[in-house]
Formats: sequence, C-alpha cells, structure tokens
Amino acid sequence: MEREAALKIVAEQITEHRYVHTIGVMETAIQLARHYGEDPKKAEIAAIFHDYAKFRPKAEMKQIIEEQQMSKQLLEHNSELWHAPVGAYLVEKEVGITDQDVLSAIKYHTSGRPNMTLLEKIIYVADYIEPGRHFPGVEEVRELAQSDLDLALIKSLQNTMMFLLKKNHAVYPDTFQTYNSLVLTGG
Ligand code: DGI
Ligand code: FE
Ligand code: FE
Ligand code: FE
Repeated sequence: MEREAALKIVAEQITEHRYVHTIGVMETAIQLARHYGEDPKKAEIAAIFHDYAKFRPKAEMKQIIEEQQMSKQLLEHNSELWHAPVGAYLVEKEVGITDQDVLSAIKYHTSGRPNMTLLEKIIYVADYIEPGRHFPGVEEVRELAQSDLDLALIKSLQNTMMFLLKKNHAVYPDTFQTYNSLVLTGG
C-alpha cells in the first residue's frame, strides 16, 4: 500500500495529535530500517498503522480480545495495552494488510515479546523515541538507537517498567519477559 493511501485510512481513526505522533514514528522507523537493514516499506506501513486501534471503545476491544481468544492476561492488565493486539487484528480485517511481519510489529509494539524480530524492535523503539516524545531518558535512548538497537530496547523497557513501578502500576508479563530475555540471552 502506498504511503498516502495508508495515511488517509489511519487519519480517520485517530486524533490529530496521534497523527503527528504516527508521522514521527514513521520517519523514525524508516531511518532505523535503513540503518539496520530492514525493509523500509514494511517499517513504513507498520508505523503508519501501529496505533490504528488506539481510540476504539474499550468495550469493543474487550469483545475482540474475547472473541479472538487473545491472551486472557490482557484483560487483567491496563486497557492501554489492548490497542496493540486489537490493532493488528483490525488492520488485517478492515484494511486488508496481510503481511505477518507488519501485523506482528503492530501486535507487540506496546509490550514487546521475547525473541522479537528486527521489525518488531524497530517499531517498538521508533514509538519510544520519535521526535514528539519528550520525557526523561528519551535522549539517551535516541543515541543508543543509532549504535545498538538491542541496548536501546533494553533501556526503553527499563524506563517503561520504572515508570510503571513508581506509579504502583502492574507490569505486563510480556514486558518483563522481553526485558529478561534480552538481558539473559540477548534475545
Ligand atoms: O500508544 P502509545 O502511547 O504511542 O505507546 P505504547 O503503545 O507503547 O504504550 C501505551 C501505554 O501502555 C503507555 O501509557 C504505557 C503503557 N504500558 C506499556 N507497557 C506496559 C504498560 N502498561 C502496563 N500497565 N504494563 C505494561 O507492561
Ligand atoms: Fe501504541
Ligand atoms: Fe511503545
Ligand atoms: Fe504509538
């Protein structure tokens, strides 16, 4: 799918603020793809659609998680996690994207997972460091992303977990396992 057509589709699903974020993720993901030898076209499409489901009503997302028999753990955790797997499902169903690499990059863009693919890592990190993100530690991850994508991923997972722990929030098991798997086995 061409960039302009994809952007037009996603623009109808998300707010203007989220659209600006999406453009930032797209440009960052394409740059990282070129840098690390991933297909920039796959990075572009995955980035454009990564937050496709961000504004779906909670009840609709819950229904999809149940009907599609996605992990039950999702429903026990913060609903902010739901738009990633639900987004992958809806992007296939409503937009007709069938590329499994692209769909899994959307599916795991919030939690990560052990043994992430290069494209999954690129979308995860691009989402974290796109130019519109301003939070403590982001500049360090931006620099790491140019030298070592795995280190950038570890740092962003650390920051995310620290942020959640400080607010007394639960950490989703996949997030924790992604971190452990990178630190223990580099995967
Ligand atoms: O959709 P975005 O805002 O661009 O970013 P995202 O999809 O990476 O993250 C969405 C939200 O999910 C963000 O506020 C942080 C939260 N989150 C990420 N990992 C975890 C998490 N929330 C919980 N409770 N547990 C996690 O492991
Ligand atoms: Fe997201
Ligand atoms: Fe993220
Ligand atoms: Fe995002």
